[in-house]
Amino acid sequence: MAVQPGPNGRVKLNITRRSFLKAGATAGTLAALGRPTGSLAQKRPGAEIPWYRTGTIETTYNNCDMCPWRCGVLVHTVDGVVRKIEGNPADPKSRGMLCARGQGGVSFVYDPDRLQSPMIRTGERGDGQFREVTWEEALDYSAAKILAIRDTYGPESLAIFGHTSGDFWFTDYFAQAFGTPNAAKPSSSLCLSPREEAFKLMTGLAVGGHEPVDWDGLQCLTLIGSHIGEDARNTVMQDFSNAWARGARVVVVDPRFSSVAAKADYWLPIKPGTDTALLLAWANVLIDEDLYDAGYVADWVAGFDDYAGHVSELTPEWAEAITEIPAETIRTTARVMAENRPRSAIMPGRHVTWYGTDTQRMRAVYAINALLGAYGRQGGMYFNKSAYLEAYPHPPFAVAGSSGGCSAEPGEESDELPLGPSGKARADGARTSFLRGATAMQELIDPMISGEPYPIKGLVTYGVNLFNSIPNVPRTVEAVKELDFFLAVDVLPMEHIAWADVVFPEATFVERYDELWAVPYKTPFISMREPAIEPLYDTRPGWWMARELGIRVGLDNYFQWETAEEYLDKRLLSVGSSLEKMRAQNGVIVQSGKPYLEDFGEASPFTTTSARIELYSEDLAQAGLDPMPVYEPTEEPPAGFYRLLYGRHPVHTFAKTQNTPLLSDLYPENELWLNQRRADEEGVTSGDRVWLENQDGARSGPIKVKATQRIRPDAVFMVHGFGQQSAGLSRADGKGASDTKLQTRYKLDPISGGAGMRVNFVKLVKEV
Ligand code: MGD
Ligand code: SF4
Repeated sequence: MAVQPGPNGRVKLNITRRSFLKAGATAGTLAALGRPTGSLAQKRPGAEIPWYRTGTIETTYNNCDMCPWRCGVLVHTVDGVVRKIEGNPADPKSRGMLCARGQGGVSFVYDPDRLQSPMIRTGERGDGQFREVTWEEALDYSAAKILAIRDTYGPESLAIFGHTSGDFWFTDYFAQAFGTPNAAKPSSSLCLSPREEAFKLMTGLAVGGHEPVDWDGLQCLTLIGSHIGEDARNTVMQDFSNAWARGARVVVVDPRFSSVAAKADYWLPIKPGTDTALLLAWANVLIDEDLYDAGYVADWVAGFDDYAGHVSELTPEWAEAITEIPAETIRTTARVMAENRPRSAIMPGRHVTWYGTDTQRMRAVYAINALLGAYGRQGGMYFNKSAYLEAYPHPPFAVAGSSGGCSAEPGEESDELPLGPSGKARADGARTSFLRGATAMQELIDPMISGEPYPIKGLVTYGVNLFNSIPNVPRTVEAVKELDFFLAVDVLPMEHIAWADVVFPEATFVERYDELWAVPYKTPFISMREPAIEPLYDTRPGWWMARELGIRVGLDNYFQWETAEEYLDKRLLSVGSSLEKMRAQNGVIVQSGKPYLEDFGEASPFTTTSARIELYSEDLAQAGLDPMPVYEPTEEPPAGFYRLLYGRHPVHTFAKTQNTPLLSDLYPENELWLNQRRADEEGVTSGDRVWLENQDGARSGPIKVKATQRIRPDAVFMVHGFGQQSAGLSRADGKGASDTKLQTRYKLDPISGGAGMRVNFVKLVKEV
């Protein structure tokens, strides 16, 4: 078995540093770009001089990289030091406001634990022994390794995993030019793929990055496991607060009394894994009591009779026995939703990979929205439209894109599975068109170990926290040991860095240009990122690394541009703009959308075969799968175990921010939510520290107990992203427990390729 970066096998980084801070040299450079500047002010006698009165304030345009939501921001520097990041009022997502993590961006940039220099491994994989090298040496070395893999096994044998807002350069541009279809993002198969696949099957459309709830006129919001407030997306919190203050009804379905459940009219503490039964029973009530929007259904919905027949026996009483929600509550909440239609919707949610039956659950969600007549109606769900922006005019790519993810733009996906130049398809086992657009990252691990269906011998990770995002960490470690080459591009010495052969330290989002972001939205818009300061230490932007590596592996034709400005200006020309013009219009280009049915005239917005929302899927039937959602029971916790649930915290994103000084101060370690009665039975109280052991014997901890009435007795809950083990992370190392390390199993969704991770169980261990 592979070395596991677990409690007893902590990996350490041992890096000799010779780099130094170069922040001071930038003000002149930026002034030359003609950006807005503030003015010096006088010191008042006796007063401490605040930063904004100490020098020249310069402002640059950016989008926040502290989570994938990417609110537009203004970055203020004083004499070349970033002092404040605030919301850009012109940006449709931030609207001049930020969440706590966005405010913490400055602290992330100046985290003293950052990676500072390119490095090549000197010890064994996992030892964390490196020597610092020049960029020239790191790039030449990496290119030689990648070329050797290509020449021996073919380009498909290089896998590229990417996340965060800069991943485009590696996971999309470099991967497609190089010719590997094995490029993947955790934001697809570990997050959104069931949601997107279900919507595509039913409507032919993409949900898109921003859940298109038409908040302005919304009168009833239903949340299935979406914990707004703890999942702290800035715009959603603003929208929710406004709707709630206006008196919109709120129904929350969650095994835990979440922050948003505290604001709800109805909290349904559902038995985990049974949501599809509830959704089918809601459909039963809407149809049985004639509460659905018959006119809308007649015009826009196909397969209604099939669906009505399908749910006719699935009564609230049937669902009560499964969900543990009283039948009367199921009826009442269905009526509340219907009273407010079409200004009533279930929000699609994010991170919907739960039980491996997730595409069918999402189809059941969309069926309710269709019965409420919500799609394309004011106050219901609007239609997203992508911002128009042409691609950079590069030569044809060697392979079509397949990485998927929250930033995938509708219309860019292809129904064809991409083939590499050697004629090999993706190695994740995807063989049906249902898996289009979302390479399953976790499914690329096995080919690294077994060599089947063909060997994957090289791995590049860009902004992916390898041992804190993919379930079954021991398997990932084993796979990494089998690789011929592993290049990690990151900003911090995360656990997986100790296993890399080469490390490219990246400049953070305020130190670099990045690809333009064309956002699918009600008012589609284009957002820009430009550097506020020069890269600290010996770090470089992702675009520069991808280009330098690309040129060294013979992809010169794709990298004809010399600078990021040149690349970006070329793209902006397609919308009659430029970086300079964007700066003059507050860093954003806003376009008009087509949010409602009436914007399409006689045409249908739905791109299914029937040009309607399809409740019955012919495609699924032909593939031998259920054409309508069916409730499938999930495995029960064994005696003495609890189902492991996990979620977000308002000041943290995934496993990325736990080391950020300001954010670590606010929430330094996670807690284990445990039902009070079960805590009494276990003999533990709030504040006690316990270890957790899962059904396969994997352990993580110690973690502080939070004994509470706010969670069901059959489940425990913790915030994702803690329990990291890397000595280089001075604040995050060893804090709390890791949900990922306790997820040795996942259940694959046969339709979307998503990895359901809530199929793991833990018990408490008081002494270790
Ligand atoms: P993070 O843990 O935030 O997310 O999985 P990841 O994408 O792995 O790790 C981000 C990495 O990017 C870190 O290593 C960070 O140091 C690095 N980074 C930060 N800024 C930059 C930068 O500017 N440049 C570069 N090159 N690197 C940077 C998220 C994924 O995890 C997702 S999307 C979901 S929804 C799933 N959530 C989830 C869960 O809730 N629980 C469990 N157990 N697993 C999960 N996996 C999935
Ligand atoms: Fe940044 Fe918060 Fe917006 Fe995410 S929601 S992009 S962390 S401000």
